[in-house]
Amino acid sequence: MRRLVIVSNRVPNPRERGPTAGGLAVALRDAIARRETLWFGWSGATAEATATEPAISRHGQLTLATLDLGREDYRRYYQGFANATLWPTLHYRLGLATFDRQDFTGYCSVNAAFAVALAPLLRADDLVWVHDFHLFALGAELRAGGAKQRLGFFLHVPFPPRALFCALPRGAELLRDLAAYDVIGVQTTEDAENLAAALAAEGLPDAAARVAAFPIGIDGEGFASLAQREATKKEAVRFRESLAGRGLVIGVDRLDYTKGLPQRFCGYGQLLKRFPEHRSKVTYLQVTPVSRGDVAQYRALRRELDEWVGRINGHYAEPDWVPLRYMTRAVKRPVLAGFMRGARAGLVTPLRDGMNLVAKEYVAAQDPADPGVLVLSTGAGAARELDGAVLVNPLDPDEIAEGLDQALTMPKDERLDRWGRMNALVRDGNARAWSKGYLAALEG
Ligand code: GDG
Repeated sequence: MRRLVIVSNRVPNPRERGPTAGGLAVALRDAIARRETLWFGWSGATAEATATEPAISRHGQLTLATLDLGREDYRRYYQGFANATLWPTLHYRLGLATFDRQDFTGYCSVNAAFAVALAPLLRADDLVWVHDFHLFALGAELRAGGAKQRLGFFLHVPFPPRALFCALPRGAELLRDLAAYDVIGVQTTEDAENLAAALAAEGLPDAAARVAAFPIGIDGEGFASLAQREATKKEAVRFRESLAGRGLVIGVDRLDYTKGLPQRFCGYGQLLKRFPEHRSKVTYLQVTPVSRGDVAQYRALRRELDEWVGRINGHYAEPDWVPLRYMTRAVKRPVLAGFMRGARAGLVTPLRDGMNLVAKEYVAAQDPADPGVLVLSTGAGAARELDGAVLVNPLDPDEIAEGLDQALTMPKDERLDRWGRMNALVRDGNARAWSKGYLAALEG
């Protein structure tokens, strides 16, 4: 079996079994277990200047090769072009994107530095799988250095319509860089159509033909047994008791403006206003670990959410009922699984999302004898697959309120029917199937 080389912005620390152990590491676990793997990328640490020699550590079949980023590169490449320019643009939020030519230069030079440091580690028959929007240009840099290996790219976030993407200065350059990859993977057919059209319009029909959708999955069975086990443990029991028989609504998202949290909180407020029968009968738990806390837009969002929570709780709380419980700390994965199992409704309303794994985790966590209902945004990639969800437009708080009311009052027969369809899909389209499908395409 050929060696797999994974390249991503961050390389997970194998010793970090902490609460936020990365989604990518979980999704790739199966691929890594099956073959010799080299995982290359940023260490997560910064230094005076970007390292030229990677630090290497071996963990059985898995070798990690990491570079520290120079502080200026971190600011330009990571905080700047990747997070403040590409992230909003790819999520259809051009108005939030800033463009700074020096950030773009920093982005290109980090991609080039990655290529220079990675090239000597490559073997002739390696399969190289590059992940996400931080590394659009890496393939072209590797090719420029003479790499002949099969190079694959996978975009975890959405790809917007061509006119939107090409409004971005240097967008055309990024498209030409993408053409260096042999397989260009995205999450949904809509993303694939958008990206293929953009490449074709740039005069790159061959690259356009190499774009394909590979919807990412989770380890559904693993998550289901985790949730089942955890639901009987102390933390879950204590939590259940604290609900005093009230129905639970759960939301789990990184704190990010793509996740539609202000609209979601407003929607929950509308539920309590327009459907007063739910007052005092339902509790909404929103778990939102802070991410990118050093970016101004994220700090502003945090303040906005604090205000929403204060407004809703101030207005509707009773001495013995807090309508909205909001945490900005991460919760351990097993505990989260147990909480999800106990929730009558999973509320997943991103404005745009490549896939959204939380939607799939919520489905997998349910009790097959008495499942809850997924209320899902039409803007999530997962909505293309999970047809048993109650679909809502995430920009319309009233639609969120109506969706929640429908979920909380849904008869058991309908819940079972909707969940059964979704669960089959989550189990079959799992993380293993995703990486196997992608790697088969990459092997050609
Ligand atoms: C990107 C794309 C695409 C969240 N809070 C806690 C916690 N989480 C876990 C969730 C889930 C993961 O983080 C988040 O994954 P998502 O898919 O929902 O969203 P992004 O982080 O934006 O991921 C997305 C994904 O890549 C994969 O391709 O689906 O569209 O944006 O697993 O459970 N985990 C723990 N504690 C928390 O507090 N343990």
